[in-house]
Amino acid sequence: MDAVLKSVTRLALEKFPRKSEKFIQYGTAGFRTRGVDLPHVIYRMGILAVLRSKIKKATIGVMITASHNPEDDNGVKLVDPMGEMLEALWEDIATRLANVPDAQLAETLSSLIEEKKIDMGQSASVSFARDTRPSSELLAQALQAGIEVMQGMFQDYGLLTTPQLHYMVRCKNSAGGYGKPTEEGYYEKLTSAFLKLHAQVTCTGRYSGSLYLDAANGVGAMKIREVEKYIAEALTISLYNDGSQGKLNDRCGADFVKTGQCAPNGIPVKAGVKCASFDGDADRIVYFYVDDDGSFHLLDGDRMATLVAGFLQGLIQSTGLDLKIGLVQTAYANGSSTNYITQQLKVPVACVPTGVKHLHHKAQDFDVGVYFEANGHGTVLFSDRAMEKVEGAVVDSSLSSERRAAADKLKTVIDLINQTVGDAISDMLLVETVLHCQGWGIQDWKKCYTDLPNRQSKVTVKDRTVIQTTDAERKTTSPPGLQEAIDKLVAVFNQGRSFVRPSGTEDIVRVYAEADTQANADKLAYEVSLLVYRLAGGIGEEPKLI
Ligand code: G16
Repeated sequence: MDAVLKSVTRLALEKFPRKSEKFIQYGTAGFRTRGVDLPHVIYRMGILAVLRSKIKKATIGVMITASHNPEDDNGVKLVDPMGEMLEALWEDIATRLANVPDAQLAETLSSLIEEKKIDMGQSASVSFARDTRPSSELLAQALQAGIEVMQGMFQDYGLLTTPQLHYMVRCKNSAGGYGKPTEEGYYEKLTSAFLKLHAQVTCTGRYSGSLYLDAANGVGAMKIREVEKYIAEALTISLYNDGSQGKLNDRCGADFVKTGQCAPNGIPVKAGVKCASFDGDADRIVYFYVDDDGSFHLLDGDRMATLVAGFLQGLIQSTGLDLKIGLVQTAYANGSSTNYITQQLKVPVACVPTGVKHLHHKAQDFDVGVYFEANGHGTVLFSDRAMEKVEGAVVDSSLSSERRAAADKLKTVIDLINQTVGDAISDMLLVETVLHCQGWGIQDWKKCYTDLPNRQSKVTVKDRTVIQTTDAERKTTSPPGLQEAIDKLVAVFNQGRSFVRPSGTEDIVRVYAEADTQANADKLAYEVSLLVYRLAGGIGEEPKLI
């Protein structure tokens, strides 16, 4: 073991030295910063993934991506055995390991091995992949070096979407029970479920089997071309921002469309045409269209949550099974969506802090837990109890043929869903399936409820950690006086609501505001942004009214 740790230090000093003293934190979705500042962090995450694998006696995943961030950024996150996000306690360990000086690396690892009683004789296996950023390939080499120096086995999947990597990890650890751990296995599982459901409905309504897709110039573009090969007969995808010209996430992609509330560059805007945007690593999707008069309509994560929850609720009722469905949102959820879900659909809603890990965890409290962030990241989880009941109902001859058929349909829907994490490809196929089953055009989907006008903005401050929050990030506890000042402002606006929180993926503070009119939402967002700027140490230009 001493020899291994010596090699760890030697390689760290020679090839992956920690060049800056700047503290880096495992945030909302792992470490994220400029790609050039990451080699030592990623090398160390390779080492950590091996240790995690030894403890869990399972394959651990590592994804190199900065998802929605600009092209020069990059990041890394670890994936636990069932394809879920890394356990919170290990986020702290990852942060500690990423920040120790090179000279203390071996000593830190040695104490970790002792503290966690890690059996160094246990074999280890790590599966990793990367997105299409220019820095990703070199960072993957740093990761591989970290795994190899710890004598771990590895599989390099090359370019994958983030959710595909999560899927691979779960497949590897469930002995085939979740699917084949190959790209073909992924496409076959999702698309065969999609085609089966598609064939069950003869569409009579306004559904259109055509979609304009903005792939954010990211890895999703090349993967959607693979998906197309399987589903061309049911869904025609016109692909834009496929990476052949523009920059990743630059004035395109799900985050741009959601925050800007406008169509991305690089896609022809035609009235009434159903469009969607992926983000840079295809773990988020939002839908949109423009009207004849040119007005823009966004169908975001809240809309997908309501669409999917309503559909599943109806399907569960048709099976006659006693399964509790619940929905998980964050503070960003539009107030109208929460009202629609609780009052119309009568589905219970829970609110948790931003970050897939929080939503995923809470969704496990239900038999069928639907979770979506407004930004388009979400999926559905089915508990073991739910899976057993559905699978049992399919073959239960004492049930009516209608109930068995409904159970079979639900089972197929489960196969369509990537339960490990939000997945733009799987969510797209799910949304298309529901719209097709309902015979809905995108305009029909929009009619379910009317969003409260809202605005999101960003404020740059010297140190974003001065903002501390509570109540699922809906209130601040620091800096002093900020929450009281926000409350006073909000009280002036009809149907006003606003909150601020430090981003876990970018070096900024996020501001959210909603109110009765767009002008009021914009004004509230602006005034709250000014408060943040003044009370939380704003730097650069003062916020401006949009
Ligand atoms: C990541 C997380 C999401 C989160 C988003 C923004 O998304 O996976 O859960 O909503 O960052 O987080 P924050 O507001 O803390 O910056 P992605 O798509 O970038 O991986």
